[in-house]
Amino acid sequence: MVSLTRMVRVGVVLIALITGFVGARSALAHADYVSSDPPANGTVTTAPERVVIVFSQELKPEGNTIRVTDARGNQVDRGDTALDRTDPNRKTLVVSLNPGLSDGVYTVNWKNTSTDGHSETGRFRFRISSGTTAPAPLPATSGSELPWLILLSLGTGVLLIGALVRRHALRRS
Ligand SMILES: [Cu+2]
Repeated sequence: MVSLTRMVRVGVVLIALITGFVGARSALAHADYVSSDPPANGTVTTAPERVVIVFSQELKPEGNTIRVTDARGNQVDRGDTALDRTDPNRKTLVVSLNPGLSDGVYTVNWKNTSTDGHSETGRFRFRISSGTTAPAPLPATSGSELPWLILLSLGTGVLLIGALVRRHALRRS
């Protein structure tokens, strides 16, 4: 038979282990994405000159990369990822972009290294929509045309069946 004091002791040890684990986890937390310019999944109306990302922890001066690619996978950043000097907390990375990027969707892949030596990676997209680039042509058959095609083929079918039935009836009489 297990005594009550023994159960209490086991309980205390378990709680201590759990809180210790949670505490260790938060101490080992890495530098996570906090915000960016352009924002993740955001749309900008003018081509940005750079991408700026703010993280939750202080970063090392090396071991950081921001890679920006267009929809075809071509690199459009200048490969000069660095800590943003205007951030005294050293939590911000910046990379410059090729000038005059055209409208479209761009993908940002980042990798950082926080001062505790841990690296983290992430990815987000943003869209440039200035309205100066011609929009992509619409597909030949758009969704709104489909019901008409269905109605047309249905109507033709009904007329055909009607004609056949009538011919059959005429033959019988
Ligand atoms: Cu860490």
